[in-house]
Amino acid sequence: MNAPANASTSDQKNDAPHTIYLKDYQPPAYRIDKTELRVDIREQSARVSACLAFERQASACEQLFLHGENLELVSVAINDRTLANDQYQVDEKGLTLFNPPASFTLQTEVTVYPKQNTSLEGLYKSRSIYCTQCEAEGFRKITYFLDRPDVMSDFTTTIIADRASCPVLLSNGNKIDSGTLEDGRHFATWHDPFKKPAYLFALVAGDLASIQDEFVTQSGRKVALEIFVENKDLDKCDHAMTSLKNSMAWDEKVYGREYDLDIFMIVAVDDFNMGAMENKGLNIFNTSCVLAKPETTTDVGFQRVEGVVAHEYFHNWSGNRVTCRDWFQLSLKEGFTVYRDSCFSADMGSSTVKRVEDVSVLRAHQFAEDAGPMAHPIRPASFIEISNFYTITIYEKGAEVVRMLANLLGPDEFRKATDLYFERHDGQAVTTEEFVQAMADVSGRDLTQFKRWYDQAGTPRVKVTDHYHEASRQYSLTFSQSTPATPECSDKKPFHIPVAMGLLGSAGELALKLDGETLDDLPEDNTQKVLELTEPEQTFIFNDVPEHPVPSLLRGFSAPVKLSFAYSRQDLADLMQRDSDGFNRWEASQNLALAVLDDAIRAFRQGSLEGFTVDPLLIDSYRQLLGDEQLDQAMVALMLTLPSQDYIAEQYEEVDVEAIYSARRLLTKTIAAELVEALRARLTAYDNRKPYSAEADSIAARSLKNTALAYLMQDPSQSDLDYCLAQFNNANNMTDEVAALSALVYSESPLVSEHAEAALAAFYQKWQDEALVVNQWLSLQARDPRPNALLRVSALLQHPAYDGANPNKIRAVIGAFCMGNPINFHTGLLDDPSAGYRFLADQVIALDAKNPQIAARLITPLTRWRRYTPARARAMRAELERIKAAPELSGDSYEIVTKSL
Ligand code: B3K
Ligand code: ZN
Repeated sequence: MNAPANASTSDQKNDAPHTIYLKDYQPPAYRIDKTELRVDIREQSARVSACLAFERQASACEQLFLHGENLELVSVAINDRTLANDQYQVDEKGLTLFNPPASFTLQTEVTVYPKQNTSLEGLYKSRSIYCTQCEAEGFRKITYFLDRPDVMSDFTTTIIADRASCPVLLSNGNKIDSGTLEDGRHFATWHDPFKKPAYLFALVAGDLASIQDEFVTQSGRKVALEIFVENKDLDKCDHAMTSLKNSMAWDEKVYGREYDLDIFMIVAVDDFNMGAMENKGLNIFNTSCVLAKPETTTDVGFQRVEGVVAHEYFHNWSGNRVTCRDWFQLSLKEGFTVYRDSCFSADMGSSTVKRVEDVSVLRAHQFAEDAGPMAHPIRPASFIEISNFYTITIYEKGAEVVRMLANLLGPDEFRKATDLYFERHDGQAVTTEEFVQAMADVSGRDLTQFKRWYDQAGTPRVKVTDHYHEASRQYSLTFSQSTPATPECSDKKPFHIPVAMGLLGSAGELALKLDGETLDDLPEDNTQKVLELTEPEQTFIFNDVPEHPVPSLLRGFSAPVKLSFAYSRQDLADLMQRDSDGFNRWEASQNLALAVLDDAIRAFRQGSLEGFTVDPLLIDSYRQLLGDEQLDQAMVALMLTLPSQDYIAEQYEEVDVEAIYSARRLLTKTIAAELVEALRARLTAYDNRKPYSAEADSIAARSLKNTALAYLMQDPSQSDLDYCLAQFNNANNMTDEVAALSALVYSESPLVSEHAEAALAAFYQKWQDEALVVNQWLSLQARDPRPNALLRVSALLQHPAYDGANPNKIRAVIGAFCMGNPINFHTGLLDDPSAGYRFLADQVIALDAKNPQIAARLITPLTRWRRYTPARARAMRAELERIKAAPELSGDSYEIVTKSL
């Protein structure tokens, strides 16, 4: 129907979007005890009828505001009586009821348009499948509701659709009814016995095939498991199913958490704004996080499926059974769940490798966020658009904070504390305070200062100095901490920072005895300690230290800080070989490489890299690594990989893109040239005929072989090239195929160039019908570091494989170019240096009207303009201004742009 007679003339839409503050939180005036939905889906539109049982919880209120966006109101009634015009008002943001009774049933009918819903939030259509995405505030695009996480309701949902095009009809909970209707239509009714906030609601209707399995819980209940995909993808579901069963068993064993419904379903759709969504009993996934088979999926892809399936499953307790009171508490569920999935992945594979991977991402991206205009604490105090706060800070730094708590409490107390948290708050919507309180109650610790991690943004710097006194055999470590200002606070108070450490003597790890400790205080193996920093400056003195040791600090990356200690290069080489902490061996390799990269960056900035010599200590250390038969091959590969351009950039106040790129490139080529025989030996040692397995050992072996191959292809001999081409043509798995392809494409050797083009064409020819493989092909080209990559990127946007409405494709081309190809993004075209920035702004403006969440996310690289050399900074800033001036800019993009200008 058209706008009802009493539609408000609110001009809210033209107002600048407004800020919401945590301090303004008020409990809802009403509960909604029961929600009955009837969703009648037709090709052009869907009719949603809602029947909601309201109960007042506060004193009488004159107006009750219900969220609702992009809804066409058909009818509204209270207790079956249609409302008169003066009893309600409708505007773009929702429905206001005037003088509602204390207890009533609201009946509304609205029309929505799934096919036209390009925001991929609310009810929308992905290819032929109708699906929903409600977190955080998408339910209001389905019906009028109190769309906030502290309103928890009992949902019953009936879906009606054509049987031919939508044979499968799903929602949360258990199916309680289904049947045939006239005109080829049918219905299914689902009831979810667990009260939940609207953000966990889901429905799916479409032509889906499925694989089924079963899990028996520790108390002996049978749970049906079902993964729904398009029929063509049915052969790619096994890995997700195995991962699901492993997650269910792991959560029982490690957290004592059992699944609660009789059925757990996963549905995969192509068009999805993020990785997946934990809707109660009916997870909806991006196909990229479900589908996997060796021929089409890389090892990284397999691990991502395992990790995301686990993450969403774990939310059933950390998020669904115990949920968030408001969206400021997002890290309550996300930080905790990331911590849980990361421990799970560590247990499924190698814990050191997983730790290195997580920390690499955190330091390259979260530290950058914490140092930029969008910096926010893991519990922000305000936001404009909550979708912008699904950040690496909330997720990954949030997980680091939970990890610190887990380590401070130790495994037994942490388990008791999580048990207490789940039991105490089951069925509730709570805050991070309650989470920390459970930790404090069980351990008896005072966590007051620790809680600053929730409220203060920014990455603490920890500077460490040492002193050895030979006569007294005392060794001291002095720590000073400080945290740079961030937009929300310039005067930071000291954090509670756990520093795990050990001391290396010439013959191995030394026993640690702090001044004042007696032997009785110490455990049998006392070569590792956790020092707790709480003051701006603190000194720890160790007694009976026989020699001046090399300290191994922040083992396992025990806190998300930037720690510095003046190691000599020889110390670093030594730690690389001998540290008992695997993480710190890798860390030493990174620090040694950073030091040598810094030599090259300085040389570049002083004029030229010609004649520059790479410190032979780095080459020798790498040679040793390549010969190390004991070390996990994945660790060897990681230690042989130079720090990423982003992480190198993090080390400098002002980012010199060309210097970083050129230095890294020179080091790569030098390492390849100096270690050619040792690298070839790694290829020879690898047996290419082995059948594929996604187990950690096989992944590790492939990763080392392919790291060696990428080095060798910098300046290959004919036989290196032949090896690479043979691997490309004969690989029995996508990891090897794509590794060979990128080694060919990224090689600058004239011997390779024609093969690279041919390989790219052949790859597309072979895989053009596999969307996820095509995404790899797109992003590999978008990341091509050679000059003028933007021309290729612009051509890719016109390629038949590109789809400007599909977030995976947008990420594979625009995202990969702007975030994964810094040299080309920042240098633009040879005759037009700002072309990369302009390209991004053009894409953001075009996308903002259709999918604001994805548009706002893409802006990130421009927000960092202050870190670049003046001409670049100006050009980036100008593009932000241009985005800001775009007509009808979404609140999502508005928030990012205005905060970063
Ligand atoms: N909770 C969802 C993320 C929702 C994002 C909404 N813009 C997936 C996850 O973190 O598990
Ligand atoms: Zn999550």
